[in-house]
Amino acid sequence: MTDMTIRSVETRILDVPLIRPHKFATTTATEQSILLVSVTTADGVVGYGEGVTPGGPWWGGESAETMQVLVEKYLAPVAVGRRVDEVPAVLEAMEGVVARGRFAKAALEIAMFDAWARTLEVPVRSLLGGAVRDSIECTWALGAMPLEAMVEEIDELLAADRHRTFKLKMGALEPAEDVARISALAERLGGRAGLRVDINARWDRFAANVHLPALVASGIELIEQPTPTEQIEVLAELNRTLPVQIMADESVQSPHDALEVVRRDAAGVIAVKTTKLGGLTRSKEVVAISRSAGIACHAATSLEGPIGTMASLHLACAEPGFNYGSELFGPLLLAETYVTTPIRYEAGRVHLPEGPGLGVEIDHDAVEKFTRR
Ligand code: MUC
Ligand code: MG
Repeated sequence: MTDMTIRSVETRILDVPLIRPHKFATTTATEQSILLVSVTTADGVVGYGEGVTPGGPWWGGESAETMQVLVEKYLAPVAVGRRVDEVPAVLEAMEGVVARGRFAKAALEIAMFDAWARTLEVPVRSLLGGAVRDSIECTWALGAMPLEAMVEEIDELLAADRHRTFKLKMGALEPAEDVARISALAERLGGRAGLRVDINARWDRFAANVHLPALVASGIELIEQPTPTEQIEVLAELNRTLPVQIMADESVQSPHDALEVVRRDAAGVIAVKTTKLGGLTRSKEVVAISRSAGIACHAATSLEGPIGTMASLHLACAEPGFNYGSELFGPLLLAETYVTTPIRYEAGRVHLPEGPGLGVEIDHDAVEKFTRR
């Protein structure tokens, strides 16, 4: 008989350099800080999860440092002694001791899934219902960069056929200047690539109504979270009036948020991030709600490393509701890795790995090298 009881939970912060600075609306990341969480069972099986936010606490209030405190001091004590296959019970227990803190909860929940799947010697997707696809379209994101740098990077990636669609980060400049930058890019590319933008909730309703029509006219196919997180009615107004897909990201951080988007018809697509939603279980609930309302799901990222990205990929390949592709490119933004398993990005898609659990194996020397002291 296997003993799946959680014996210990350990954490360490990894600081991993990026291949180039990634400029968001309010901050620029040159490295990604990742809380690596490991769960060890009584049988000695180890599962891993990552606690990751895109470039620090600006996005959702959590950071690698806050997650470490939440996991070590509050979440691990309610998980130790339970079994790794008791996911709903541990989620309930975690909700009892920490409100929100979803990025931190995701790291621990995913480590449980990895350990559970490894104990059974199956891939994580089998625990999520099994694969409905073995790869998914994968967009690449460009930080808020100047025009020429964007053209150069996109041309290179198109030539290599690594990505066919691109997400452009906005919100770092004044809206008119930002729209001019993106429109000029769209013109230079002349339809050679699909273009999407992410404004990260930086524009108010007035700016959105004034400036989004020009962005739409330039040929942008999807606009992600232009307006503030809580203002669902503004998102709904834009969704009704603009002839383009509106994607809700910051506005959906729980299944209940997804229900609100459905009730108010506030988006055509929901960005499903296993991080901001608190793990695989809650993400599945969001997909179920979206799917039942005819809203598409996009497998989105918080710039996870190889472990977090694989967790999202297993889910994206196990849920038919992910019908608006993915942006699961996180490992490609890291200058170095800390797993020994290659991840296959090819012909605009990212492919499911083979192997048990999340399908990636830890490189212990690299983990040591990136560990914050
Ligand atoms: C976000 O808001 O979507 C995902 C890709 C990227 O460049 O930023 C993240 C966060
Ligand atoms: Mg976003």
